Formats: sequence, structure tokens, C-alpha cells
Amino acid sequence: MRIDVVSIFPEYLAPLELSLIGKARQDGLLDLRVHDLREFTTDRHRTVDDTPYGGGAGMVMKPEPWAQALTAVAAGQAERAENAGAPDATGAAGSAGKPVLIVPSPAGERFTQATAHELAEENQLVFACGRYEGIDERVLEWAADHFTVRPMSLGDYVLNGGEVAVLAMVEAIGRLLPGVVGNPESLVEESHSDGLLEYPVYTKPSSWRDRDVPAVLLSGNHGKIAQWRRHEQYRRTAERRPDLLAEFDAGKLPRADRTAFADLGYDVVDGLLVRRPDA
Ligand code: 6GU
Repeated sequence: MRIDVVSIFPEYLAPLELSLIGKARQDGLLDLRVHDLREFTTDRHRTVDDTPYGGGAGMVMKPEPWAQALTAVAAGQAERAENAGAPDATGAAGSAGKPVLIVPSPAGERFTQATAHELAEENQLVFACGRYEGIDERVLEWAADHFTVRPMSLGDYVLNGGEVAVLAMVEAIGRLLPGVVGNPESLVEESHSDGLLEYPVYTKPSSWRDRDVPAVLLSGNHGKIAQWRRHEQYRRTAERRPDLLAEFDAGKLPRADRTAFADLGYDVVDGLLVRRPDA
């Protein structure tokens, strides 16, 4: 997969050289390039922002530097000296056609694990990191001729710019690429892979500061362990993220699982979980 990130703070993306994502880049699984937006300005002061039409606080990012930068990365013409040794993208299996332009913004569509899986199938992703009050809206309209444009938000809070959000999204997407996570099994049983939160985990010693590991995990009974873990997922999700249960497909649950949900105050109605009014 090829990923281009455009930012006025390219140093902000330095952590993408570390750990799993850094290794994936070294191994040639991920061709990730970071570009400085100011390289695409033409004035002496390398200006990227200006005051908003209509008035108001803050500054807005000017359209022309963005058009120059995005045109260059779409055509693969924005290679820079510090990236020159980077390996080529190899055999990305994604959909043919336009690259996807992801614009991090608290006004975007919500980025979820499902989005990460979707984007992991693409050949090229471009991230446009806005700062200040955002990018002139006409850039996003113009870009639709060259990209599939997707404004994306991590959640309902405000960051100062898109860079930290890009670190999160690139990690979420990158770890789904074939070969990036050593044991692909670890991608199966984790939070959000099945619409639920993950079960709690324990390691040695079995007794620590007067707290014992749940006995079932030491029983060697794999059926019982799987059921306990599933029920812990239900309990945890009901307590911390009841909003996720409204989406959960409960149509084919075995009786023991329905009983577990009943104990948590949820009935199965037409295949969906419904909170009992008295619960
Ligand atoms: Cl993706 N970007 C910015 N700037 N702020 C955010 C966000 C993204 N997600 C939540 N807040």
C-alpha cells in the first residue's frame, strides 16, 4: 500500500518510523511518504493560511498550496530527498481507480474498525492534515475529480490539527495489511472485531496481591473458557458501551448467551438486543 501524508508539521509524523508500522515500511509492505505543504507554496514567506471570508476567529488554509500538493502526490511526483530510499509499494490488493483522500476533521464521518478494514483494501491513501480552522472548502470539491474524498473524525472532541489523527488512522489501517502483524490470529479476538469490547486478560502469577485469576481460566476446559470470555465481552460492553449493543446481531445466540444478556437487563427482540424498561 502507498500512503502520502501532507502536513505543515512533517516532524509530527516521525513516530510512524517506529514499532510495527516502521517495520512494515522497512519490509516494503507499506510505502509511506510525508510531504511538507510549504514546499508547494510560491511566495517568499511560504504562506499557507489567510483570514476567513465572512469574518470570525482564526485562519483558513489557502487553496492553491493544497491543489499543488495533492496534484503532485496523486501523480506520484512529490518524492522528496529524505524519502528517496523508501521501498516501493508491493502488490496492494485494493480497488482500482482513484486514490482515497482522507481529510481528518472533527466534522468528518466517524472512523471505525470497519473503516480501517475498508481502507486497508485500497492501493493509495492520501491524508491532508488541516490546521487552524480548516482547509478552504473548494479544495475538497476540486479534489473529487482526482480522489474519493472522505472527511473522517476519530470521535467527538477537537484536536489542533489532523496530524495526531493520522497517526491513529495509519496505525489502525497499517496493522491490517498482510504481513504487518506477525500472528494474524491476534487480529481476530480483539475489541470491535465482532462489534463487542474484548474480554479481560490475565497472566502469571495466578494469585497476585490477594487477587486470583478467575478459576475457569485455569480449568483447561476450552468450551467453558470460550463461553466465559464471550459473557465477559457482553458484560463489559453493556457496562461501558451500551450503544454498541443496539447494533449487535443477537438473532443466532445460543440459550446460555440469551440468559447472560437477560441477567444484564437485555432481551432479544426480532434478533436485536433491547434494554428491559425495569432493568
Ligand atoms: Cl480526525 N481531526 C481533528 N483535527 N480533530 C479531531 C479529529 C480529527 N477527530 C476528532 N477530533
